[in-house]
Amino acid sequence: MSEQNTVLEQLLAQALTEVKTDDLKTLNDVRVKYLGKKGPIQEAMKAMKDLAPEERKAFGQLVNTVKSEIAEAVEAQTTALEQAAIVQRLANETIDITLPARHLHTGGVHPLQQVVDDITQFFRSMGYEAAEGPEVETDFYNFEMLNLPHDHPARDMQDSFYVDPHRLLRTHTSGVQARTFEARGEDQLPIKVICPGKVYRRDDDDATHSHQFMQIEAFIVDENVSMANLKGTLQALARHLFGSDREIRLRPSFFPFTEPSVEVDVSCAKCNGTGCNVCKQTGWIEILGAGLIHPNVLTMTGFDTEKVSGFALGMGVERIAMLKYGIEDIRHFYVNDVRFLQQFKR
Ligand code: 2U9
Repeated sequence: MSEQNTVLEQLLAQALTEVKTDDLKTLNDVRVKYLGKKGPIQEAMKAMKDLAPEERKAFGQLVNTVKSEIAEAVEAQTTALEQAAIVQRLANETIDITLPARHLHTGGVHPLQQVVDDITQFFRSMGYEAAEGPEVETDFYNFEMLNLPHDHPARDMQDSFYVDPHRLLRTHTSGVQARTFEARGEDQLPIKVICPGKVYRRDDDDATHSHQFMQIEAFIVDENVSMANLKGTLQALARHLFGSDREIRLRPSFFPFTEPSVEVDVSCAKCNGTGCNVCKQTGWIEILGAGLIHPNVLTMTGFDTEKVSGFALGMGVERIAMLKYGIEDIRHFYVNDVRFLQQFKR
């Protein structure tokens, strides 16, 4: 009996020495070696049945003590090694919080869209709603409804990208207005709508012309709409876009869909009207066209010209943006050069 005790005590001493490894895998091998199913502790437990009953109890207690001491030592060493590994990792993985943050590249709104948004916001504040329509438009809505019949000479200036004999890429956004007119009636006055969008024309492509550009048109139909209302709106728009001390000047013009028609100039913001290179020494810069809606257009879209009248205006967004920001070549808007676009990031 005491011989068996000595063996167990030596076993414990040996196990406690082997446990003092600094390698987790070796430690696991030690655990299996002493505490595993085929290990000496299990063997000792099996041998207990051969002992005399009076010896069995004391021996059993000793086996359990040895077993739990080895298990505790393995456990303590495992924890110590895992802790040490964490401490080591933390020491190796120090983060330099003084490094500058990584720069995030974000996009911006295109300058043309910024001008569209700005003008849309201006008209919304005056009670207008924005409408959109198809870029492939019928000959009927693009021309006929706007007082431009088949043989009208003004078609030559715009006639361009036909998809088939009756459909073309719209040459202005006016078709959207014609559709809106038709959809509403005199019982829904006033009708106040703006139409921003892309348009297409047969044109040169150079520093100031493009076969595709953006337009914003605005119109109102109501009782007693006059040139005075148009002029007030134009002045507010010019001042919103180019500064609160700008003046406007109206010159007689011709558009098939308006009568009378005017071209609208704004006093030059650079020289305040005294003459400079921007305004070609005239003091004035043309910004848009406008007029009272032609009675033929109102009649064709179902309104009684004895009861209602309206005004309309149209502008090229590129032209407004070029004047606002001093951009000299329209092609800058289309080539996506980030050096150009980044200047407009807000
Ligand atoms: C309807 C009735 C009338 C829209 C108008 C203009 C004058 C005009 C040009 C400015 C530069 C087009 O982009 S541009 O080339 N537009 O001068 N546009 S009045 O008149 C309308 C529109 C729709 C039903």
